[in-house]
Amino acid sequence: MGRPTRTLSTAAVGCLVLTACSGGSDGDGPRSAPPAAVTTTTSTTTAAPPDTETATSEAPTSSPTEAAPATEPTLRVQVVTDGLSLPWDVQLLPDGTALVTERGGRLLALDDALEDPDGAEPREVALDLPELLVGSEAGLMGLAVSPDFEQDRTIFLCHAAQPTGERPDVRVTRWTLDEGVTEAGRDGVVVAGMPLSTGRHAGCRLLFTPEGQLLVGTGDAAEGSNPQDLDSLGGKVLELTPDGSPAAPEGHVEGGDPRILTYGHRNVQGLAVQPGTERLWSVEHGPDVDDEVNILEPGGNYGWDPVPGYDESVPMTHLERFPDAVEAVWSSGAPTHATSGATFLHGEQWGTWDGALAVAELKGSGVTVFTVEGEEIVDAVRPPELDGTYGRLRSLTLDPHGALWVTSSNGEGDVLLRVTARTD
Ligand SMILES: [Ca+2]
Repeated sequence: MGRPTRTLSTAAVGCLVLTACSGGSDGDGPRSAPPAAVTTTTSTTTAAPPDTETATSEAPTSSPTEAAPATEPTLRVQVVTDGLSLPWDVQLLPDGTALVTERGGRLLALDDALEDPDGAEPREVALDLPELLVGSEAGLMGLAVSPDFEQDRTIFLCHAAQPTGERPDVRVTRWTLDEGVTEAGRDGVVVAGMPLSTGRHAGCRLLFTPEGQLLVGTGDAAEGSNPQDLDSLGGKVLELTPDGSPAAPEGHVEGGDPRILTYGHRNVQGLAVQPGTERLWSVEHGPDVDDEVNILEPGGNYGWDPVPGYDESVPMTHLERFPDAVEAVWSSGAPTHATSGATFLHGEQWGTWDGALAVAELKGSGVTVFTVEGEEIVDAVRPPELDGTYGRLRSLTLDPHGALWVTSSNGEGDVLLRVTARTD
């Protein structure tokens, strides 16, 4: 398969909305400029200004009684809260509480956010994590809720750590929430030893598969040998049981750590399961060129090998060096957008975007919605409601009602957004 989506207009249009299109950084550091005002978009969606109105009356999962041609949705963006600092991940508990991690180390809860987002106020959940290490892109990052949360009240956090007497690393730890979600009790380490250097390229995205396995998207720690080193957990997607054992005890990569699902990645920031399938999609940052959207094939090499040293001029998928490397489903070309969190949109309220892959962008300060047919991306649009409006965007999570939750990543005054869609 070639890379037909390289020609998608989004790759070119993306630059129009960037303030930092040219060169160099991953866009994951401090914001260097405010987001640009946007007047150009590929989307034909009717732009609606952001609002803070109550938006609980939608019935997004209702079924129409007669089939009508799907149309692009109109989005309604609700600022649930605007007092956050570098929120990283957002997930919903079964009782409708929203949990948010901040990179600086706070775990926040917003009670009843699912049903009453307008009234939701963040409050801090006590988290005894003295070994947390915060710096550069690292800190408290990915968050996952146990599929059995109603029984085990367990959550998983990915964070950088400086344990006493040990090397700093990135690790996933397991916690038990009390009944009132006021305190998280330490319940062990799921996986430790993911490499950490300066804090650059620290990962770290968590996702449970429908089969109940925990995926961990890791970064290469900006150390060139990690992605192809099958004993290193850096530049990988790991597949674990909830207790940290290899999900496939025999492993997926011959001679490698059995926890490795895929390797040859640079900094996996997005993981998503395609609805109705078992396909796992990942999103990662490129260097000066080629952010990538990939489909994960167990044992696959995704072709990043920036050696000697940390040579970022090599291709994101180095087919000369690795002819069998798995090619990206989509790559940005130049410039990069600093693609981050991703989720599939699901539900009839999303119209033509039902089943599309939504990808947040840090440097791009927006969201790209990729229309997916099977294993191919056939179209891409940038919803104007989210384009440059809230600065850098980090994470996307779809809630049980089909609303999209979004975190920004600007440093202060960061927002948690709830985005609903309608086609009427
Ligand atoms: Ca690649």
